[in-house]
Amino acid sequence: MVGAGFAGLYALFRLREAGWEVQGFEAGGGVGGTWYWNRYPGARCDVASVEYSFSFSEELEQEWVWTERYAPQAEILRYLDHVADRFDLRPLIRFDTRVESAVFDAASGGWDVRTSDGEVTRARFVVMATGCLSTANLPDIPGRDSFEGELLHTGRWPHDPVDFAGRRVGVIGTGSSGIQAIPVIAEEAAELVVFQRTPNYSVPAHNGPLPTDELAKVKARYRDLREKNRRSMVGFAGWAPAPGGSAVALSNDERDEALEERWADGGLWFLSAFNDVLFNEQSNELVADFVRRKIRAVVADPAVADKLTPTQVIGCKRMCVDSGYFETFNRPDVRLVDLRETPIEAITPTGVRTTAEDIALDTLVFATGFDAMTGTLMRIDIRGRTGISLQESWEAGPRTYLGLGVPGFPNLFIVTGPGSPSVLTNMVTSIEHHVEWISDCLAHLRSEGYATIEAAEPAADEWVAYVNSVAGITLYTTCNSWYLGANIPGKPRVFMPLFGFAPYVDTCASVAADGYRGFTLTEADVQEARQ
Ligand code: NA7
Repeated sequence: MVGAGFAGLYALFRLREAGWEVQGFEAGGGVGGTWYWNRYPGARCDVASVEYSFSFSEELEQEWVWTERYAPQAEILRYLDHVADRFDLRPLIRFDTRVESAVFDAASGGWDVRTSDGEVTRARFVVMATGCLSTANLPDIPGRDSFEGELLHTGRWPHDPVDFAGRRVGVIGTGSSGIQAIPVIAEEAAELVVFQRTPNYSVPAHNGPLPTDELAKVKARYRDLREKNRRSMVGFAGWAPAPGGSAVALSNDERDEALEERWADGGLWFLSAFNDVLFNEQSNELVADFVRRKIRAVVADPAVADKLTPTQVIGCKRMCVDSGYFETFNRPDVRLVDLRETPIEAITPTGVRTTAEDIALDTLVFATGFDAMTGTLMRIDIRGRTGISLQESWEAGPRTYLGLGVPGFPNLFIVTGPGSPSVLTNMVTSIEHHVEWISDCLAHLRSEGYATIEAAEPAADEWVAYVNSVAGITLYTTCNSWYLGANIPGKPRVFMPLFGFAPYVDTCASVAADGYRGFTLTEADVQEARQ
């Protein structure tokens, strides 16, 4: 088990319950994954806390008390620490231990997993629970390493508190991390300069304390909520009212009224006000225009408002959820630098040089995102049945079957891998589904006497084509997003997640019911005969 975030912890729990001997490896010094690393001010989950949580244990569900509608990073980390202790998972994990390579030995049908502590562990199966947003993207801007102030990345935030008081702070990047961090840093810093390359759409979170009676109501009907989430397209908002029809079908007033209602509720499901926002350009534009008007209504200086107003399709890049982001630009001590007008030329020892000026800074925060979905997997030297590496195999883009298996790499499973719905869903719903599917699959192999399972080439080819064809009917491919790998220079431009959770769950179930259709299963005695 590689990784000890939500996915690794549940995989350890589930597979140990199923009687397997399990060993976890975790590069960090504790559990938590995303929530271990992303400790930046304002870090918070954009999915409601009652839904962004495990469903596998009713006791856990009932005993844990979420205190906010959207849980802050520290609370989610406390939750995962609690899970690790409650289910006694810590002894199964080697912390501060990075997996450097995993090499399949065709003769024995197992993996040799080499770790940063110099050990090699033999495993029959390897589960990559390495997360979708776990390799920070620190752009190679000229002079970056010459900066003499404090240089930070939101995805690798220090454990000790960072003091912004009296400091001149720069933030590069206005995705979800930047949009969450900027209002909080602005409160503390002497001056804040925001370097924006692409403005983003953001909807207010309207976060606040979670009233105990509201939490009690959820707890009383948790099974129903979880089941609805599993039957939804995104793995959350199972109790939310169904989306309206087409945005185009309504009059301007009717449409605005519907959007105002969603805006007042806040959060990601704003985008599902209508059922065609991600499919129909005209609908999308109408919804985007509503958000643009909101930005202009909040930001006092019309020139700044213009710079903050996005033009791309709404939802194409992951929509953000904020607490006072646009309001922050009304502060006299916050400045926006539009990098489309004045790009960064270099980072200097004392700050940032754009084509227009030198800006002096004490602290520079990179909120520049991640080498998403494949970055972590590709940095481990994973070698499959024929000795081919994952890097070679995925040179033109990731190739998986169901996002779970990779042709050429037997007995290797990925949790929320490219080709699965993953980042387009509530990650915890996806993770639980994958782990349970993998656990059932291993039980099948054991009971039927199979030694190996491997995704077949044609099944993976068909799957990749399917993921692409689904993306093709959405508007997701119309902008440069990390879903497409477009944020990393040289990364193949392939839409990596699959849109649509419920149909995916059905497909995975039917693949299993069909004796793992599309996978090649090898019997134990065939393996033994080869030795
Ligand atoms: P994102 O969403 O990838 O955002 C990164 C931001 O950094 C985005 O505004 C980028 O602009 C900007 N960026 C990246 N590289 C540069 C360079 N070289 N110069 C200037 N600006 C740059 O990452 P987040 O961490 O905010 O969020 C990741 C996910 O976490 C999020 O989608 C949620 O799912 C949770 P760009 O848009 O590329 O022009």
